[in-house]
Amino acid sequence: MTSDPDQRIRELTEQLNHWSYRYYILDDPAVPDAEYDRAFRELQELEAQYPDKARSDSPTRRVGEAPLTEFDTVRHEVPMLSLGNAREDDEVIAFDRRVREALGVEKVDYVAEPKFDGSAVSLLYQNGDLVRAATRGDGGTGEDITANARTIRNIPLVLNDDDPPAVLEVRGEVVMPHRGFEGLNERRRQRGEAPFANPRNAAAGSLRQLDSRITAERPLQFMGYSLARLEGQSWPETHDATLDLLTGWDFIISPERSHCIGVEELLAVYRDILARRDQLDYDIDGVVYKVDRLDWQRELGFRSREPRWALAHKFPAREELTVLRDVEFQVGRTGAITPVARLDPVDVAGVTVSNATLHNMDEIERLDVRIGDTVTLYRAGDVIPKVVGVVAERRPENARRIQMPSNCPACGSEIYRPEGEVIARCTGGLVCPAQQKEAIKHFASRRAMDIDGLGEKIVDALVDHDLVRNVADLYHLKVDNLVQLERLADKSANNLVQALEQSKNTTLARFLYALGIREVGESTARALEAHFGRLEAVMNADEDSLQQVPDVGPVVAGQIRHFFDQAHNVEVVQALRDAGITWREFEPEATQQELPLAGQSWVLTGTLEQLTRDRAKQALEELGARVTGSVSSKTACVVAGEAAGSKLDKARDLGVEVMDEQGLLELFESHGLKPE
Ligand code: D41
Repeated sequence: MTSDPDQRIRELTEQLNHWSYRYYILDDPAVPDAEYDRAFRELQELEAQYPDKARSDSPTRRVGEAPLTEFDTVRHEVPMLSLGNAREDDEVIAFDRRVREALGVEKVDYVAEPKFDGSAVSLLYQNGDLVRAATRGDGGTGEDITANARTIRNIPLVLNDDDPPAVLEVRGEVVMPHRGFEGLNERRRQRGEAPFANPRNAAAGSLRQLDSRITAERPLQFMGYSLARLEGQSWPETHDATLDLLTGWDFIISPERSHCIGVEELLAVYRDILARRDQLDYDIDGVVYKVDRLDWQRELGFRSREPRWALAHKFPAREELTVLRDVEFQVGRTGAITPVARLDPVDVAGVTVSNATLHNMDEIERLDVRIGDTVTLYRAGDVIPKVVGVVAERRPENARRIQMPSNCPACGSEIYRPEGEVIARCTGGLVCPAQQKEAIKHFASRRAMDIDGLGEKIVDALVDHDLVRNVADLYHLKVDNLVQLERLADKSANNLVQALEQSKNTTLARFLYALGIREVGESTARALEAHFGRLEAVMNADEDSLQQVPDVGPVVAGQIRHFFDQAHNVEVVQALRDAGITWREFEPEATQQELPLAGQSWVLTGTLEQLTRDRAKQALEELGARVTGSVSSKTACVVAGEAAGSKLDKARDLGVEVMDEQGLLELFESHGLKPE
């Protein structure tokens, strides 16, 4: 390391850009995210101290800038043409015939590449520096989105070239890969924001943000596909060579491109890519065929803004219209109630769809969808199809509004949706057949009742053979019942019965945790134990008295109250006590010793290397922290392991403290904890 800021800035910029290249271009991360973040912060601080030393390819320039009031317009020096398109093989054969006749040749070499379904963008580099990015617009003029393009991690800010061309203009498509798209929509739904209907809209919408800091948070990628201008060095001779040239400058181009001789090979590539379409992580809406030789491209020229040397062969659409006939509500393994649309069957890109998710009631209200409506369906890859829109003009007079049932369709327990939460859940956790396996597994788990030998497979077998319906039934199992299960030998059956017997001696906190009440984790269970001392006191407490417990707010209190309001649940609790489950009861202590992290909410994200997430969580809870799954402005600290993702981003956005694994270990050590 050096103390010369200029040199250190250069080192850090190069190091970070290399790591970023490994991550975004090679898809082969070189260091844990926390390491990247440390270097990034150091660079940020140095640049703040010495602004004139900041480099033009600094990764700090990718986080976005202050918002614009509007976009400037940009004239495309070389117009951005459109593509002629075809749906049928015949049209492709006719295209090839026209090309051959115009050129007077027998066979033509083509390049076939996927047609990305995103938003077309043109990037201008001068002497190797990215100086401008523009949308396609009408092909003649577009909008200046330079600030936004800079935030897209795989767009080179500076070309990887010691002797870069004086002018380079690269064109391509900005796309949002499926995984990022699903994650973005999930976050938007959780925040009560409207999700994007499809990745294309999400990419286009993200690119047209006046505030590039928003674009910076969107998982966008640029896929290069053509060269519009090149000055200061000679042009390649073919499209294939053009793509290689782009790769050399670190642009990402499609890995799916192929060189084809003659039209038969084009059609074979089309069929191959179509067959693999659902496995790709990004949406493609067809295959583009291009004459490979650039001199032949020039000779063929274009007609009404469409090149005669290229053709888009379209795939079946991913969006189709159909009619919503009914909505059913399903209960998931954890009690979440999901509205499922029953539809008139319709073929969406090769798959017949008759069910789709409507996600939750918020989504239904936002779409204002009613039974009888004509709706737009979107089906991507292997993801469950979704209803993404309604054709208002086609609403029949007898269209019916959709209502959330008040009781669980599987067990009849009350459905509860805490205020401000998106997801409604069944409150019959202990009795609901949809949740029984999960409930039993949780009940038996090590930190709950700790029933040794009652693993996932045995739980599945017990439920499938109807030996156990709820957790109280466990305590009536006999060795005779157990040996009937294929998997279980005499000895294991004996051991399990013994483990069940042993588990009866427990603590109130473990018992409360084992019941699987929503929002009641181990630390809340311990707090309830300390506060109330006796089970009956917890069961009878109203929401106000529950909120007297440290860390129990209205949401947790509501969940506890709703749980014990279900007669079914109370019956199971009674049956458990009748089966002989006991613990030491005590009168609650008036004062509790303050733990160092009492009242704090912590979040673990990414992969930890030296301890399991469970151990880290347990140790944090021992220090009094509550460990939760989502980051908010109230979060005290986010522990970011390797490959931490959106939670880390969010923590940064909210200015929440971030700690790496080492920091966490040091914290534990300073409090005399040594989790393995
Ligand atoms: O992937 C695409 N969406 C794509 C679009 C592609 N692979 N190649 C393209 N090639 C062209 C020409 C032949 C005109 C250079 C295109 C487009 N154009 C295009 N994108 C939007 C309008 C036209």
